[in-house]
Amino acid sequence: MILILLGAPGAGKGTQAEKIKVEYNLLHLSTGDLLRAAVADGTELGKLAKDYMNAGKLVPDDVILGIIRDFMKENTGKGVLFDGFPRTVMQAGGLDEILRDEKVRALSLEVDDEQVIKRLSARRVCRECGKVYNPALGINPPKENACECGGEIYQRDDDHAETIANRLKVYHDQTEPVIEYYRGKSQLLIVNGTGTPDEVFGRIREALV
Ligand code: G5P
Ligand code: MG
Repeated sequence: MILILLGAPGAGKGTQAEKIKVEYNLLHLSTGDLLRAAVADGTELGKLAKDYMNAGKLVPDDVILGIIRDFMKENTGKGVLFDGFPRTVMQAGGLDEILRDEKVRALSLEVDDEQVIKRLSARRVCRECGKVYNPALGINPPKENACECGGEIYQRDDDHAETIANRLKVYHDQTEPVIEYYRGKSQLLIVNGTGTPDEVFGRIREALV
């Protein structure tokens, strides 16, 4: 199975991906996590992506599709959970060309903009393992401000008010049409992303039966 997690910034894609990948035995590919690692490592990809990410803009489609093509070549035949990809109709069409007969489902986590802003302004993330925290909302309050892996907990560079607003605009303009793309192919599942992460995961399991 190829499962695509769609949803606004802060909809809970990363949080749910951690649960889904275990339950459904899928490889998890978050293009955002991969790009952040490239920025931290100072690779050519990271140097290219950094300014787009910090401005809340999308990294160019051809760069992203190159990453996906390589990943699928290395993992032919395996079940994959995409988190944060595809983000444009062009990327969705590119993925269809890369895939063969795999069963594809796209699951859209629906959360309104007000909730997104509340979640993202208070989100904290482990610099080492990427684990997501939100002590202000009572989610995974970390012990002594360090991750359980020992990594430093920090605020993402794009989780500041102005960049959050840009990311939301980009989502509405460029990524929402992807929802319609999958609706048109009868591959779309819609899930209410509000409540607690466990409540949302319960809805995802029901949607995936
Ligand atoms: P990313 O990294 O893909 P976004 O903006 O799509 O970034 P983000 O911010 O990672 O998505 P998320 O994964 O949907 O959000 O949400 P999350 O981290 O799990 O949860 C957000 C907060 O809400 C956390 O504090 C969490 O604790 C809380 N929370 C989660 N679930 C719940 C819940 O059920 N209830 C409650 N109450 N709280 C909850 O992309 C970053 C950048 O990389 C580039 C772009 O520049 C992008 O801006 N990029 C791409 N560019 C082009 N194409 C692509 N495919 C790209 N992918 C990445
Ligand atoms: Mg994420």
